[in-house]
Amino acid sequence: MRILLVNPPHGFSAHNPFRKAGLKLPPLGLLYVAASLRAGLPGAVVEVLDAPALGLTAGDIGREAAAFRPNLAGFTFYTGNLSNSKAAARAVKAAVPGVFIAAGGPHATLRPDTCLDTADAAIAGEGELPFLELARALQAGASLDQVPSLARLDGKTLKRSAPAAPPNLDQLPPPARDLVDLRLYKPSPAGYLRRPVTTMVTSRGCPFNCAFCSKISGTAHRAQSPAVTLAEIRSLVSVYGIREISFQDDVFTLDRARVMALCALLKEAALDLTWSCMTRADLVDAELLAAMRGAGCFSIAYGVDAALPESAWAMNKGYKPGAPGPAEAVRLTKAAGLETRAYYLLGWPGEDRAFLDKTLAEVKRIDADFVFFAVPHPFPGTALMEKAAKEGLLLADEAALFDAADNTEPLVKPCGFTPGELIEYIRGAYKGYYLRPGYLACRLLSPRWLNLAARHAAAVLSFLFRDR
Ligand code: B12
Ligand code: SF4
Repeated sequence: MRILLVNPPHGFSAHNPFRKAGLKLPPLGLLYVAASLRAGLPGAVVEVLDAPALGLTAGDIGREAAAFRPNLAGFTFYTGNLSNSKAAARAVKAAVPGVFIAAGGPHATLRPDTCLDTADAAIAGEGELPFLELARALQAGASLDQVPSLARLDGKTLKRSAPAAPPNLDQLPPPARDLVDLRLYKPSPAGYLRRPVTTMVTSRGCPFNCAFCSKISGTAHRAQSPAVTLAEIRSLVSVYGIREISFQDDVFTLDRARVMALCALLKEAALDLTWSCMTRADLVDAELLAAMRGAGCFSIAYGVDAALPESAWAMNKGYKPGAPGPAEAVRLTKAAGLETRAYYLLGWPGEDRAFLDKTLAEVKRIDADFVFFAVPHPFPGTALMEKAAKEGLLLADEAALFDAADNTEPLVKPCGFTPGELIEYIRGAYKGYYLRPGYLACRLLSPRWLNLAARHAAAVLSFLFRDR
């Protein structure tokens, strides 16, 4: 069986900070699926094409497929990238007419019905087991009825099988990183300290219910045990010479005891390793942060989203009374000797200019080392989408929503702004934050900041001052 796995080409708009920063991360989801295929289907030949990293177009992917001649091809579909994803899938089908096309990933999970004009089947949720079962059934020429998490069309009716049980992360084979060239990837400039750097995901699922969040792995949090995480890190160090890990878990510190145990193991292992992670502001404390610092952590990214309590309530952030707020979390993190990155959403329904000015004043008071601003995007299945649809705030029809390239254009009507004015406001927010004399004075004395500025001056200046 020959299986092709494709991360389709993705268009970033001019004002997407990711584009400016040249950020590219390995497609871990596809690499997990590939590893399970190789472990569970001996003899399978698996190839991965990561179009954003390799700079491939749909045409290039069709040509690669013609050479590889897959029996089965799987694609990651993101909301916002639907037509690019379908173009890539169609190119493969045109090149190899008998191939079975499966869509997976976030959009196939949330709206499988919208994938099936191009894909023969869509797989919802975590794909390791369902895709393996699909490959086995196709290889055996068996019915697909027993394949879990599958959506197909029966005439015009959507037919769905029961979802697969979520995998035990300790039992999954680690991502098949040998199928991509790890040297092609690096996080955004502020997201790493040393190279070679790569990503890991050590937990899945989140019990919170933020109103904008597009959750793929359910509400039950599951994590690798610390020993399994350490074994994967050791192998990254010995096989690829990795010196830094960027953990991509949604909420790395959700299970405090696990992180404390992992930190103890990392400290004892004394690998020459630095790392960073993402979490929520209410899930850190001084003791935990000190342990993380002692184990090589250098930076934490906080999904703050809402700087003010009114926004946190509107976005359903679910903060427990008495938990540290963003300002306290950033203060504690800096006091532990760690860098802080904070992500904010600007332009939630009802947030007018006066409210956003107040928000930005709070963002400055929180004073993270790096900030990132985004507009809220109405993903299918989210409370934001429901609210925007109900209140007539959607600025695009469904087809346009699913084809919004990188979700940086406002698609929910801003309050008192045109969409263009909101983008300009955000550009001004970056300038207002980074060009503060107090901010610059502190950072210009730091070797890390000078190094960043020197390496990325062109990208930073063009992002702050130029093109739309
Ligand atoms: C790391 C990350 C990135 C990285 C790298 C993405 C990559 N190449 O994998 C970067 C920073 C580049 C990125 C960019 C963006 N991201 Co992003 N990202 C994430 C994050 C935090 C982790 C992804 C991850 O590695 N997960 C762990 C792996 C194991 O899971 P997975 O990727 O989902 O894959 C599993 C399943 O989805 C499925 N699967 C995936 N592909 C396939 C294919 C087949 C055939 C099958 C069967 C199954 C399958 O099986 C996999 C294994 O279980 C997620 C949040 C999350 N928790 O998933 C957001 C997330 C995926 N990103 C999101 C978004 C919106 C974006 C951007 C559009 C942001 C922007 N404004 O620019 C861009 C563009 C995405 C793109 N096409 O490159 C959304 C997607 C929402 C949606 N409905 O599409 C998410 C879900 C965040 C959120 N909660 O809203 N992202
Ligand atoms: S934004 Fe983060 S904390 Fe909120 S539901 Fe999504 S993954 Fe969980």
